[in-house]
Amino acid sequence: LPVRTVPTTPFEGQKPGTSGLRKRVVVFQQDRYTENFVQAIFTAMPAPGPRGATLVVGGDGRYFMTEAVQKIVRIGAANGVARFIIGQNGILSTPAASALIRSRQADGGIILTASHNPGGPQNDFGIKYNTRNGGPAPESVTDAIYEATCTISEYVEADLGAPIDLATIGTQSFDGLEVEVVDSVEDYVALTKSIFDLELIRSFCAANPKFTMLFDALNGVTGPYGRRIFVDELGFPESSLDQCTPLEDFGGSHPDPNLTYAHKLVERVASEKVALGAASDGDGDRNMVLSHDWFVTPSDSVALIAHHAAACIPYFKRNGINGLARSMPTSCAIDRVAAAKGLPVFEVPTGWKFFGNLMDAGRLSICGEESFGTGSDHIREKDGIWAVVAWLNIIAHVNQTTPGASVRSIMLDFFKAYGRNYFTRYDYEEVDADGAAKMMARLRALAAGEDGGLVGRSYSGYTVAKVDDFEYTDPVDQSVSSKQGLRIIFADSSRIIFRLSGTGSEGATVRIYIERYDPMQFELDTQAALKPLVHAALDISQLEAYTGRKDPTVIT
Ligand code: VG1
Ligand code: CO
Repeated sequence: LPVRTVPTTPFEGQKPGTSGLRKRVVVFQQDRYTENFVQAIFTAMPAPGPRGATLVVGGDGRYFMTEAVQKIVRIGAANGVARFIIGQNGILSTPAASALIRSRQADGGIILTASHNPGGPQNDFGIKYNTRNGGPAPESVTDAIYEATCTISEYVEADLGAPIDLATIGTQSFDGLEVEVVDSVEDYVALTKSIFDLELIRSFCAANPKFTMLFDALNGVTGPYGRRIFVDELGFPESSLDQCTPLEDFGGSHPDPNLTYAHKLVERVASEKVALGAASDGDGDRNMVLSHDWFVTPSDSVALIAHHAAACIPYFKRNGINGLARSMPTSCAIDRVAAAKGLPVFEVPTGWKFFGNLMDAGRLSICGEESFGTGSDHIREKDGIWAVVAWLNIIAHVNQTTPGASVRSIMLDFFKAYGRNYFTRYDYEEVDADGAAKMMARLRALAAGEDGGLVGRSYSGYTVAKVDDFEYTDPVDQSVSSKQGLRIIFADSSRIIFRLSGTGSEGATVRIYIERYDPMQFELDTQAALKPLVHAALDISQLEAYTGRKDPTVIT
């Protein structure tokens, strides 16, 4: 293939965050901006590099995605990539891409998404590189990509004559390059069938026609996956699906499954008395689970799944459970499950990439994040639909011995066994980056003991026992990630955590995570249960003085 070398100069700020590079679409549309970053991925690709490599490419269907796919194929081909495996029309959910990298033993993949960030010409786009285990590239690789973006002086591009046909399933061959367009959902559905007891779910639903379900894809990528699994495989009616056609601007809304942005689902679940409501985010790796009479906090969801998995989910019956894990700000509910079951539990920094090493080493089976991320070692990304099917599997199983068991009763039984970790997160989106940085710097100084420090002081009746800036040493490769969030741990095990988001595209987002354990009371209103600690958090951080914000943008 004829190759063209294009001189270029670096763009500032092409540093991958918690999950890839995310910027406004207009930023990616600048001349050479996307090309530079894509070339940097190939330049930094771990040994043996792109020559002869097989790569999976796909994304969540957002605006600018197909243009980016065409650029990746041209630049990849010029860098020596031998085969691209691409989802039809460029569509692959993040978990489906991870599954495909693994099942096809590809050398990695490039996923085009800004996840739950809004899409469309005025909003966000993103590019993420995953390695051959199917998981997000570790920091060593993302650092190398960033390094390459800072020194880039040219990129190379192959001339394929015309754009790749992304619509037709099959293989297109060029001189030295094959491009295979695959069905976006087929492999993923096969994987789902191999993990769960779909027969049990089907017979439970047939015997309990009042058990209704509503799945809202928020106009993101999971629509076609949801239809195939919930309707075609499990037999739910078409009316169990809402907003299940992927739109390039997600219908103008925020494809983020939480009580604020998935309000349509929340309202419908309440008014139609739905037994299991669920939503997923733009790229399909997040999930929210609720019923008309209960909202399942993500930290509780992963703990609940971990508690029941070995008894009823075939994948875990076969493989056992090697260990559990959560991201640092996620509530400690799963730690209680681990303790009761004699399993190891790991606490890692925010972002799914930290779970991969543990899974590859056979030490971790089920894990989650408070940010509506739940998953297991069946792939190396969090998996929204997986979590919803896990809940269906568990509900069907529990009903065998406890007819009538619901989302609510199953959660209350869990709390009776373990107590409840009340949890909330306050987000202050797009605040002034400077103010946010100063606030964090002051908290770090306090944590280091300046101004008398915080240990021993009391706030709203809670006494500070320990303060640190979370640092993680990967138990597998010993790599160290520091400054991962300010932790204030109180004498009664309550926690307040402060960190800045690594996925925003504008300004800074402050996140405050608040948690308190209660062994006795399980049905308090979460905000009421945590109010004194929220006060303490605002008091300690002086958030309003530093950011000018009185109220959070989103509470989850
Ligand atoms: C957020 C969440 C984090 C999650 C990440 C990617 O990161 O807090 O838990 O892994 O998004 O999720 P941050 O740095 O903004 O807090 V997704 O669905 O955007 O890939
Ligand atoms: Co996502």
